[in-house]
Amino acid sequence: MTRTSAFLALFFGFAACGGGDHSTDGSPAVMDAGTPDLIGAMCKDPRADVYQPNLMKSSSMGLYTLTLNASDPAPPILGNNSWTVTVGDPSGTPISTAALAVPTKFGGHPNPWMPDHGHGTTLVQVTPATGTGGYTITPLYYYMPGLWTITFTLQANGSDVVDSVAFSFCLADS
Ligand SMILES: [Cu+2]
Repeated sequence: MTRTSAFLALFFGFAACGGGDHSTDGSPAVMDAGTPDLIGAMCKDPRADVYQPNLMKSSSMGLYTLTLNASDPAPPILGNNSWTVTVGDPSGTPISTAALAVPTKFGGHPNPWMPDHGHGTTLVQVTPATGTGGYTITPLYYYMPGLWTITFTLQANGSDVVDSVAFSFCLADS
């Protein structure tokens, strides 16, 4: 992590996470987030997905699947991540007939976000990638330890129906 991003992490942490017992898992861990020994440190949380390559989840209405083909680094780390994902039909066959997005708000809260802390992170960019239904998600900036959830929306061309699928990962501070 660069000095600038560490500062930004601190800023966001203080700005968004004031109060409660939050300070116990806040800025000190963020300062260490870029050290190599933290790569892949995950915490156990029953709400979290367990990272593995080509992790496929069904959308909430069952209209689609979304496969997290890979996170770089893998598993996701504190700091900047890049994901490749593929949109599929309910059986997992890649399709190009539905648009993928990461809305800046979902369910009345920022997206991505930390449900236990009530704040989001910086904007996520979604870029079409090579291959049917493929997208690149970057940067995905997880700046503090804890449970992070990112919700993707899926919408067929010309349809008003918005389906969604979320991936949650719990990032440890050591
Ligand atoms: Cu937080």
